[in-house]
Amino acid sequence: MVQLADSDIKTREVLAWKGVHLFHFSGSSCSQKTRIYLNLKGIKWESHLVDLSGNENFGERYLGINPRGLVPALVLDGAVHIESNDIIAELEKNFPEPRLIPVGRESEIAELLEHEDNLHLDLRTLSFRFAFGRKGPPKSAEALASYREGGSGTVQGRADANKDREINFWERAALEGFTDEACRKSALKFQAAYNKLDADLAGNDYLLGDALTVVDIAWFIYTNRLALAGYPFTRLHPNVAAWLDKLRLKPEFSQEIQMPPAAREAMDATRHEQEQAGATLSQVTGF
Ligand SMILES: N[C@@H](CCC(=O)N[C@@H](CS)C(=O)NCC(=O)O)C(=O)O
Repeated sequence: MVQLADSDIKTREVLAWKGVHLFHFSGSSCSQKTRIYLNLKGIKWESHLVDLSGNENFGERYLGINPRGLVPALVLDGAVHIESNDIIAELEKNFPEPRLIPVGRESEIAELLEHEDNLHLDLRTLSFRFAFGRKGPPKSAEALASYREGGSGTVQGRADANKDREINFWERAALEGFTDEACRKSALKFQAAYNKLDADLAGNDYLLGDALTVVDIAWFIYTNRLALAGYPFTRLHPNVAAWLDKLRLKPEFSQEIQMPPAAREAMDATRHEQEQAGATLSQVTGF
């Protein structure tokens, strides 16, 4: 569990907040995961938007709440929790019904979610290259300088290496872009993961059997994003493709993945450009 220590938090006002507050961004995959969880639970929460596209997460105020500069962050009765999977586990303790982490399966689920979280930078690589199709450095040197300098730099009282890992990721992206080689490596990791998930779904409604769990929510978000990037689910993992379609019909899920029309148009234009250039995700990764 990543509940921040008092010394990690520089934006002190949040310590007095009561109830459930979520810092999030509409298009962020980890925020979408958390919001779907909140919807399915029927938990009432207060929304605090953090504009990732304007680098608000690298400003002093947000770094004072989450020293890692990542969304989501939860403030629950004045306690600050970070890391989406830990946020969900904390909420499950406080709002047990309906259960989305079945009793007795907590450690198995924690392990599955850790595996999912370990693929986050791979998701980002494929999203930026094939879904967002951004040209140029995704984060400016100035924004990264603010990120490097801001906040306590500690998590649970200890110097935090995650921020360095994030900064390295963005600096490398600025230098090299999201290369064919990096995309191939990331796609191979997903292919291995989805081969297993596809087998798990054979004869089952959900990833862990008959009941929907947080594991479905977590992988739904990745799968939706990768499908938008052009990952060929129907051809490679048909059970996953059918499960994705089924979950997309549920309002608790669908309302969190809606895209503003301009963003949708930009994504379609990116896909079209890549098709014309013979550089789609399938073509680059050889899938
Ligand atoms: N392991 C973290 C990952 C959080 C993360 O990487 N969030 C992304 C959005 S999905 C973010 O805040 N990115 C910062 C940015 O794009 O500037 C979690 O599960 O909460």
